[in-house]
Amino acid sequence: MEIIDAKYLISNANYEQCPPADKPEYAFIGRSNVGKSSLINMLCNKKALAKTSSAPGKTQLINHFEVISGARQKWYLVDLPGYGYAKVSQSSRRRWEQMIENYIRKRENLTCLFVLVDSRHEPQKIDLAFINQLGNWEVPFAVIFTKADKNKPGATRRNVTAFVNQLKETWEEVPPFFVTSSETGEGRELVLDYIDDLNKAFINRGIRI
Ligand SMILES: Nc1nc2c(ncn2[C@@H]2O[C@H](COP(=O)(O)OP(=O)(O)OP(=O)(O)O)[C@@H](O)[C@H]2O)c(=O)[nH]1
Ligand SMILES: [Mg+2]
Repeated sequence: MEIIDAKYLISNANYEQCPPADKPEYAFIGRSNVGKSSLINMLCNKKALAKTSSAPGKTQLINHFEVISGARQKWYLVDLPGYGYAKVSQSSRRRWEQMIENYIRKRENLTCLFVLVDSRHEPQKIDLAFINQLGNWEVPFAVIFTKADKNKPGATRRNVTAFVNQLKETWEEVPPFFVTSSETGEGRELVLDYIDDLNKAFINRGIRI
């Protein structure tokens, strides 16, 4: 899928203030610093579209971007604040949980939630718990392993396999997953093609698939 343009629209703390739910929407979530904002920039081929930082906790709100791809198809990308940042107070954590739970459960055009997992680590409880929660909420999702450029190929394979094996313990079917690097562009075409397929299904069916 060819990206023609991508632009920042708006940031909100409340899903009800988000742009009209009339286009397919893809949101990115995962641990703080896992590479959500960088991945959005890599997919759109625009370096400074979403704000990135080497310090965790950069993204604080629900950030909407509008993307135009081939044949003038419009859709949304959403950059979300991360979880698991140790230096966050209990009250900010509650606020985050409320904001995120409302957004991902109530946003009716949310077509796929991409859960980002750092490919450098062995399976982490916090990621597995978050994904298992999505099952209870019946939210469609896929897993994206990030920062593959930082690994030797064997390490990526080992960590991805271990994570998928953990998922098999709770999920009958393994969810779709992708290995990416925002540095090298690895995985870009596969993720964009996946979005393209979901965009087509969204148009055919009208609303969430
Ligand atoms: N080498 C490498 N570095 C990456 C990659 N993706 C992100 N980074 C770096 O990791 C750091 C965090 O990236 P962000 O994209 O800001 O992460 P985030 O998940 O949006 O973080 P928060 O908004 O704080 O939750 C930055 O220093 C990025 O340059 C990648 O694929 N490869
Ligand atoms: Mg971010």
